[in-house]
Amino acid sequence: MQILDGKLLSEQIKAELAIEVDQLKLEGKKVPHLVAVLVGDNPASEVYVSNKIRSCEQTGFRSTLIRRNADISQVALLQIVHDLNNDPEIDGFIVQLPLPKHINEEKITLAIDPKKDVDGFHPVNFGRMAQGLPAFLPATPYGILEILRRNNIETAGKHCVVVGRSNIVGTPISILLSRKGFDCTVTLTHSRTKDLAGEVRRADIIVAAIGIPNFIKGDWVKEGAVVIDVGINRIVDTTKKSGFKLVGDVDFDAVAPKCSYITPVPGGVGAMTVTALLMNTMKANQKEIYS
Ligand code: BQF
Repeated sequence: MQILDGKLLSEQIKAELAIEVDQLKLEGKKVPHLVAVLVGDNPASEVYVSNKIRSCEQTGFRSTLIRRNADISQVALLQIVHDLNNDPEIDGFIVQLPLPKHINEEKITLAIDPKKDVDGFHPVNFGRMAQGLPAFLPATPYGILEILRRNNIETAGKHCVVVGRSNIVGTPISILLSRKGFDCTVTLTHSRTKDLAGEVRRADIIVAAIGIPNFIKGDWVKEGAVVIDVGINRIVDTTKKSGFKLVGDVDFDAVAPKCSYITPVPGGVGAMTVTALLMNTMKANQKEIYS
């Protein structure tokens, strides 16, 4: 069994991005500029946004954090999005999810200019992705594809079972892995799937993105399978000073001995999610997706 070290791969890719940034500076060009909008004080969102800002600093990207209280109105947030869309100094921006309940996330996402949508959540980017056109890919699926590609993991003709059908992970990774170049045969499973364990047992590649701690059991995994664990679940751990630890959607201790490759939590897909956001921001700066 080999651990797919998402943190190490992230550091490698960030080093490559830093070289590109240095080159842009030498040419007197603008460095990539990412803006993050953070509404409210969700503790997990705080961590995620600070990870993104810190990664920008590591790579020489410019970054700006716009913080607003949880009671900001939807109109005011839409105005911020509008201003970011029209600011030529900004290559890309994200509005950190989840948003407070009185704000319609779909409406905010629709207001983002697809050219600056480095999270790849706008339906225009989703539709382009699904049609195989140049698009900003959602960061988690993009990170997973890079993990597979950069570790030379064969995907063509493999049976991939995706567990979870969210708009930002399960659904897009199913589409992407079935596309030309990856050429998987994909089964998309979810909470209403009959005999989920039976489906997962047939998988050469498992993508677990259901959001339930330790959901995928040892006896669900075929010998030699590749296991990609997308889960970032906080569970109580009184031995930690934070009071919690992170666990994935995969029962790591039971599954790891059976598989050929596995991503750890933490330090697996999550780290690559942040780096994929930076890769998208570089593409926005380079006008690679939308000329
Ligand atoms: C790690 C996210 C659910 C909902 C909204 C590194 C991150 C997480 C874990 C991170 C995530 C998850 C992010 C690790 C960003 C990934 O070492 O395991 C980095 O910062 N993520 C997000 O912005 O929004 C989310 C998960």
